[in-house]
Amino acid sequence: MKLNKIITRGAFAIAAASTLAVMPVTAQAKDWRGWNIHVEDYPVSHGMEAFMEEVTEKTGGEIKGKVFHAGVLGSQPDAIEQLRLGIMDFGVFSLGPMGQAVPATNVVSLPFVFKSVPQMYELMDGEPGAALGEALEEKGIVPLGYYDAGARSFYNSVKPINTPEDVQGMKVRVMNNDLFVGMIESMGGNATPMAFAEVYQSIKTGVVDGAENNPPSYESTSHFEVAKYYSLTQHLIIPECLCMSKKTFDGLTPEQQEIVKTAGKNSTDLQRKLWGEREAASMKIIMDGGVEVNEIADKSAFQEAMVPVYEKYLAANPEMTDLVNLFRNAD
Ligand code: BDP
Repeated sequence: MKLNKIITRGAFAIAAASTLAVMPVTAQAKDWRGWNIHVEDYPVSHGMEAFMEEVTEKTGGEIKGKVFHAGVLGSQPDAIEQLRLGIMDFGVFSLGPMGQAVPATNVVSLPFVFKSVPQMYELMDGEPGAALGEALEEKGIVPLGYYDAGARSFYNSVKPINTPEDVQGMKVRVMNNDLFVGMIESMGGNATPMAFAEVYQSIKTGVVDGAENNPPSYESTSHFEVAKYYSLTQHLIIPECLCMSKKTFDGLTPEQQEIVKTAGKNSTDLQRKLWGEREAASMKIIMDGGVEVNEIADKSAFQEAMVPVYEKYLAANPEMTDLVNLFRNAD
């Protein structure tokens, strides 16, 4: 893929050079590649398409691009590395797996760090989010907006989860981040980090008992067909970032950068609106599909079970204490 890109860029450079004599420099079309893990009909996917369309339209076609859906350009951790290197131009990434590349973003992967989704919006759009933005930029990633990914809850093929003890001995798939391994282990479960694309088959064949995700992902992947118990622990509210490669961004004119930032903001507004609608639609599909959904009115036992996750994280990353407190102690 890397080689391909170099070859494509090389060919483009030759073609562009031959037209330079007759065209002004700004008229060279740029061709972006956008990474997306989700299927085409998904709020993230619609947000990304709207972003690309607006950028193309407002730059008068100077910047074109294509969004590659359904993870066809590779796994999330690989795509994050490619973004940093400028091989990938933009994408929407969960700050969960982002934590391995940009450790500061791990703050939002701490269980129950946000009190609600509206609070997440407020913090991510404000000063705490800006602090994470700086950390991302230092690693070659420019955030343009934070998309909604709701709250993640456990699902499995064995039984409803009502207390942390119910997770004991359960094999649970987690996203690629040590924090999530610790989260499952703190409840006595066995965590298996695994790529998103492998989860359906792994539940079906019993490699794992279950996983955890928000309703739209649980539904759009058909995981609900093989894991019939959905327990609304809502233990993680992890924002997703519409992010650009800093290499690509720095190569733009100031006018183009403004266009990109505005399109990023507009697509974020759109995605957040679509998210609410999809969440409701997904819950209906899940219920109609015969899933046993159980609410957990009092989540304090789960919150207490997560204390060792915080302790371990802060012991290993004492410099993160202020940032964690900024999020955790917000109203
Ligand atoms: C989804 C996120 C996606 C993750 C996936 C997962 O949108 O970025 O890759 O969960 O669990 O909710 O891997």
